[in-house]
Amino acid sequence: MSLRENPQGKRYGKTLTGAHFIGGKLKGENAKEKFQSLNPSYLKDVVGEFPIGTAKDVDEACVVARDAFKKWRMVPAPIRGEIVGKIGQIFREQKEMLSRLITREIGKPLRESRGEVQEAIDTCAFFQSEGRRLYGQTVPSELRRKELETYRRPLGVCGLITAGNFPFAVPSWKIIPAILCGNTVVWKPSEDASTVAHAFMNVLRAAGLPDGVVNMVHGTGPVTGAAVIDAIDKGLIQKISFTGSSRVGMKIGEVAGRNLQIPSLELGGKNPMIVMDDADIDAAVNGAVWAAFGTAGQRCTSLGNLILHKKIADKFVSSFVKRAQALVIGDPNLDEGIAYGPMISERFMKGYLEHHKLAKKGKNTKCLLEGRRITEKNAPKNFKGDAKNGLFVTPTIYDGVAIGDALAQTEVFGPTVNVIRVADFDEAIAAANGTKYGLSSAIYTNDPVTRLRFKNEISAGMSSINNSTTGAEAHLPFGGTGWSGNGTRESGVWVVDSYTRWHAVNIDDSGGLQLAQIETEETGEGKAEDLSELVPGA
Ligand code: UN1
Repeated sequence: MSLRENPQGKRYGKTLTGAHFIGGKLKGENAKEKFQSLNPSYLKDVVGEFPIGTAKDVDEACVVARDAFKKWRMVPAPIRGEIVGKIGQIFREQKEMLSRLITREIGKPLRESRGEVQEAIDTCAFFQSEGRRLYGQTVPSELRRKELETYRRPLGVCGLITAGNFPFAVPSWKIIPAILCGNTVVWKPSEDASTVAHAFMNVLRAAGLPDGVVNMVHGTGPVTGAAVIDAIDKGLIQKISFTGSSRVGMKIGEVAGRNLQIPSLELGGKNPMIVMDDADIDAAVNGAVWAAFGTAGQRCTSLGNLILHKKIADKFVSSFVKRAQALVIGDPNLDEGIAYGPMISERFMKGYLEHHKLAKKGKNTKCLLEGRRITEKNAPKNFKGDAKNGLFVTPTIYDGVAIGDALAQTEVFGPTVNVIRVADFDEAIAAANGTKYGLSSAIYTNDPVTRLRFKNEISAGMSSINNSTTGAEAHLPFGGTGWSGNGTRESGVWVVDSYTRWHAVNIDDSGGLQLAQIETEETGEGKAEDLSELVPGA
C-alpha cells in the first residue's frame, strides 16, 4: 500500500495504491488487471487504484479464513466483543477522516457521511456487549436426571458483498456481528468505494484483530463478486450476505439454496410514502424532500412512490416542486451546506438518465421536473460544483402516475419520485402494497385509526409514521419482504440468527440410558366432583 501525489485532484488528497488483504498481508499490488475509484464530484481526482480480484484470490482468501476460523471460534465471545469495542473506539477517533473520505469517494454530504460512520460506531457499541450475552438457554427435560441446553455456534467462513451507497455502515452491519459470533470473513467491497473499504480494514488491523479473521478482496461484481458466489459451490463459504440488486440477490439465493445455505439478502426497494388529508403538510413535505432527494436518492430506503390523498395533492405538489427546485446541488467536499452531491458513479448516472424512458408508458403521466445531467450550460443558479468534471443531476418529479405503470414498478437509484393520487386510505394502501418490493414505507397522518390500519396492512420490513422512509438504527431489524429480501434481518439481536446456528445439547447423569418419549413418566389420572349443579342450565 502506498500513497501517491495526485496533481489532478490535489485539493482532495493523495491517491491510494491499494491491494487485497489476505491473512494479514497485502496482496495483488502488482496485479495486471486494475481499476480506479474516482471522486464523482471531480472525476480527475483518482481516490484509489486497486487490483481486480480473481477466483484464485477469492479462493485463497477463503482457505485462509477457513484456517483462521479454527482458532477464532475458540476465542471467548466477551474477548471477541472487546476487540469489536476497540474497533468502535478507533472508528470514533478517526470519525472525521473517515467521513471526509466517504464524501470524497462516493459524494455524500459530509453530515450524512458522519452519520454513516456513527452508525458503524453504534453497531460496535451494541455488539461489544452482545459478546457478553450471546445467550443460549437451559431447557427442562422430560426425564429426571437429564439436562438440556442450547448454544449458538458460528457458521464458518462468511462471504460478504457490499454496495457503494453505504460503504461504511452496511459493511459494519455484516462484518461486526459475523466476527463477534466467531465466524471469519471474506469481504468483497463495492468497486465504487474501495478506498473507504481499505480505511475500514485499516481500523480492523489497528484494533488487533488476528490475521485471517477478516480478509478483503477488491474487484468488480462480474469478476470478483461472481467468484465469491462460486465459492459457495466449491464448499469454501458457509454463509453469504449480500446488499445489492434484486436480480443478483435472486441468483445468490439459487446458489445458496442448492447448497442448503440460508443467505442474507438485502435488496432493492420502491418505497412508498402516503400523505393523508389530515396530515401536517409542512412536516410531510419536509419528510418527502429528504426521503426522495437526500443522498441524491441513492439509498435503499429512498422514496420512490409518493401517494397523496387527492384533497391535499395540489397543495402538496406545488410546495414539493418548489422545494425540489430550490435544492442546492454541488460538491460536498467543498461545501458543507449542499442538499445533495453527485451520483456515485457513471453506472448510477446512466440508469437515472435512462429511467425517463419508462415514463412514456404511463397513460396520464406528467413530468413536473425532468432530471438531467448538470452541464456547464444548463447548471441551476445555485449549483456549487464542477459541472464538467462531476456526475451531477437535477431532481425528477412525475405526477399522474398509476401504481401499475413501469415508472412506479421499477427501482431507480437517483433523485426521482412518482406522485400517485388516491381518493381514500383503501386506495392508498393498495398502491403502497402494489409493487413486488417491500423494504421501507411511511405514512403522514394524525388519525389514530389510519395509523393503526397502516401498521397492520402495509407489507414492508420497515415503516415510519410521521417520518421519512429512511431512519434505520443500529439496534433495529433492517430488511424487507418480497423482492426486497428473503426475510433475514441485519442489525440488533436479530442479525445474530444470521451468523449462528442453534446447537441443542443433552446431558444424561443417570449412569444409565434414559429414553425420551419412551421412558417418560406417566402423569396418572385424578378424580373431581361434579359441580355443574352450582349453575344449572350452563
Ligand atoms: C441502505 O440504503 O442500504 O435508514 C442503508 C437509512 C440508513 C441505512 C440505509 N440508516 O436510510
